[in-house]
Order: sequence, then C-alpha cells, then structure tokens
Amino acid sequence: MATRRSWAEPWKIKMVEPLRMTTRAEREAAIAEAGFNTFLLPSRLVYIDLLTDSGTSAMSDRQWAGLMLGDEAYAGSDNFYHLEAMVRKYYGYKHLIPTHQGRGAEHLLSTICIRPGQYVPGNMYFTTTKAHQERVGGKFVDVIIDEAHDSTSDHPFKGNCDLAKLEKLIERVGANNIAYLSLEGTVNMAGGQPCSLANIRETCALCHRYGIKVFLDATRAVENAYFIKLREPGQAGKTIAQILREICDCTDGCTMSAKKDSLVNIGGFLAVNDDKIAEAARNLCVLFEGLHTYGGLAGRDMEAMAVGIEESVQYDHMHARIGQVEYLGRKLIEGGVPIVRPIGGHGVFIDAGKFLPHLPRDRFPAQALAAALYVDSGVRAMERGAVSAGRDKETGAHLFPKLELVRLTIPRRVYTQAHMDVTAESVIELFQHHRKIAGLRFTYEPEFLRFFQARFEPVGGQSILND
Ligand code: PM9
Repeated sequence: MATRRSWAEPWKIKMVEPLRMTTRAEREAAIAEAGFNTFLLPSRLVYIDLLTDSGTSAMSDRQWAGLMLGDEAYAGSDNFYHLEAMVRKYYGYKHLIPTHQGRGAEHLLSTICIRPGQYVPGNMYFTTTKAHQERVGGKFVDVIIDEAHDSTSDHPFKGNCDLAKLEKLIERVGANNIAYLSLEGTVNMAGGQPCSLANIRETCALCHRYGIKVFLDATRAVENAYFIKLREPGQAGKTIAQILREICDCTDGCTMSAKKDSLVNIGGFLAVNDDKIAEAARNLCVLFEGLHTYGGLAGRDMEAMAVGIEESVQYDHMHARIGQVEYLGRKLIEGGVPIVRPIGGHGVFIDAGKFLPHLPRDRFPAQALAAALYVDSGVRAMERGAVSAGRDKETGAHLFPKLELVRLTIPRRVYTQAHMDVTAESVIELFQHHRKIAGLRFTYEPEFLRFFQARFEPVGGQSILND
C-alpha cells in the first residue's frame, strides 16, 4: 500500500440529525427578533452552529452505552467512582468534586480561595471565570505575554504567562494579597492559543516560591497538550496523556468544563490536591450543586464524562479535531480574511476590527459581523470582543480589549469538511462586501455576562446587512 498522504476522522457516522435550511428573509426576521445577538436565536433556525464547542460535541457509541450504565443512586453512585478514577489517572489530582458545569467549579473555587480585595492573576481573562472572581471581591490581573493581544503574531505559545509581569505584580501587592494564579490551558479569548510546558513549569515554580497556589482551567488542557506535542522541542515523543499529566502535576488543582475536551453535553468538576480546600468545596457543593458525589449531575452524565476523558486524549481524535479547525482556518487565510494567527485549537477567530475597518469599537464590529454572517448563510458564530469584555467594575466604562473577534467554534465530531467549505465561502464573500455591514448599539444590557442576553439595533437603519 502506498504511504498514506492524507488523514481522515477516526470515526464513521452512525446516526444523523437533519439540519433545516432557511431563507434569507427568515434569517433577517430571526436576527432582528433576537436583538442581533446570536445567543438569542432559536437553534432550529440555525444551519451550521459554530456558536460554541461547549456541550455541542457528538458522543461516541461507548459514551451512549455508558448512559445505560447510569447508577442513579443519590449517594455514592458507581459512576462517581469511575469518574474519580479517570480524573486521577489522566489529570492526577487527589480530590474530585463534580459540578453541573465549569462555572459551578469556578463558583466553588473562587468562594473558597479569594478574600475580598485580593488579586487573581491569569493568562487573559475568561468571561465566567472573571465574573466569579469579581463576585467574591477579587481583582483579575492579566499577565499573559503581549503577543497574545496581537492577532498577527505567529508566536507558537501565545497562552504563555509573562513571568516579569507576574513577578512585578507579586512585588507590588505582596504574595499574601494574591489569591492564586488562574492558568488557562489553551487560552480561549486569545484565540485558542496554548501555553508551552516550559512556561507552565516556570510559572508554577515562580508562584510556588512565593507560596501562591496555581489552579488550572483545564477546560481545553488536552488540546493544549496536543499543541505541546506538536510544537515544543523535545515533546514529540510523549503521548498526549503524558503531557497532560505533566501540566497538571505542576499545578495545585483545576476547574473543568467537561463540555469541551471531555466530549460530554453537560458536566464539570473541581479537582484539588489540598485536603482543606477539598473539604470546603464538598461543603459548598452540597449547598449549590448537590451531594459531593454527584454535584448536580445524573449518574449517567458522570459515566459519559469518564468515558469521554479517555477518548479525549487519543492522538487520532485530537489530530482530526484540530486538523478540522486548521482546515477552516487555512481556507479563510487563502481568501484573505484576517484571522488570529496561529490558527487556534477549538475555533477560528476572525479579527473583526480588521474585517470591518469602517466601524468604530463602540459600534461593536464583532457583534455586527456575527449577526451579518447568520443573515448571509445561517452560520451561527459568537462575538468575543468588547461586548464579551463588559464594563470596568470601578468606572462603569465599556472595556475595549485589543482583540475584537468573531469565533467560529468547531464542535467535536459533529460537522464535515463540506460544512467548513460552506462556512468559509460565506465569510469570504462577506469580507469582499464588508461595507454592507452596519454597526450596532445596545438596546438592552444585562448586569452579568452581558453578551449572553444583550439586545442591539443597527445604527442608521433596520438591516444589519444592506444590499
Ligand atoms: N466556555 C465557550 O463557549 C461556554 C459559555 S461562555 C460563552 O467558550 C473556559 C476556558 C471556558 C468556559 C466556557 C468555562 C465555563 C470556563 N473556562 O460553560 O460553565 O471556555 O461549562 O464553563 C464557553 P461552563
């Protein structure tokens, strides 16, 4: 047999879910009804759903079979012990507290470990993570390297922490005033960009020297491990599972949204090594999530997660998953579309500022582009710019992060390359006619995580996409 030149997904399709095609008129009415916010669209009116990779992946036949093994006991379900064994094996932490999803774990960790007024450095903010830190009086400080804020930089590890920024903060405020370091594996808001193993080691060593704990946001840490294997000198010979353990072993615990890497539709966990933090988390879990052996999940959910964790570290799976993201990214680059470089792990991030240079920041170009893309082709994307960033807690002014992005997020094992082609064609065509896209202004702004429920109207007309 000739040498294999190309690769394909390591699965075949057993069941399909029909998609509904809509007309342009239907989509125009739907986006207006949704206040030009793609979060408020009914999914039955979406053709290709690239809103998020969170809880949208396809489970395997083994995971579906696992659902039938759900032990729905209130306490001490078999599936909890299976999940605990998988978390210990692949993530390596001593204590597991399941939660209904990632922000459940963030809620527990922030409440237990942050005193009002303390600082929480991190490699770029994430929306729910920062919201929970602030809710309990913490102050997030960004210590990611500068390259992460530059969509054109080709740095292979744009998720890295800047050790000088971190040390400066420690010296300025004192280690006692730092709750912990929040370290995200593949940084979502930077465009799905990984950290190097060397940087993770150095960052953790620096924190530990000052007695500061490091908690990993492990939501996409397996994708980070894959990038380390691919890009970091000396790491190619290791398995993804080995690298994942090396990342986790540097840290003191993690919060996890299992809806991403772990291939489940719902679920998450907090995992820590410290006995006292674990005890406090089990106590709070009972108040907010459910008993500490189910944390808001059914036994079957925990089983699907246990199986998903094992599947997530398989090389062929990760190669195909990130390969598909890269396929879409390359098409857009060929079409001249400005996207975040290098192409990320869980999605392709369009630089909306460069895509729509005629729109000022306070006309929310990324929000406008996501709405226009839906009108053009029924592809649903997500804004990741000023609307997501929210307002400054003290001044109340809009925060305008350097990156004003639209995320085309790829669910795992769900769409084919043909769906990627349709998406790319629509984005490229919009880019060629970008002046037709109007800016937006708020008509409703909720207090927390405004991007989920905010409503807008086009400035200067009824339509977001003017022909
Ligand atoms: N991320 C995403 O679409 C889902 C909703 S927020 C728009 O990217 C990280 C790095 C995440 C994340 C969710 C959470 C919260 C924590 N950390 O959604 O609560 O990307 O399970 O996880 C979303 P949950």
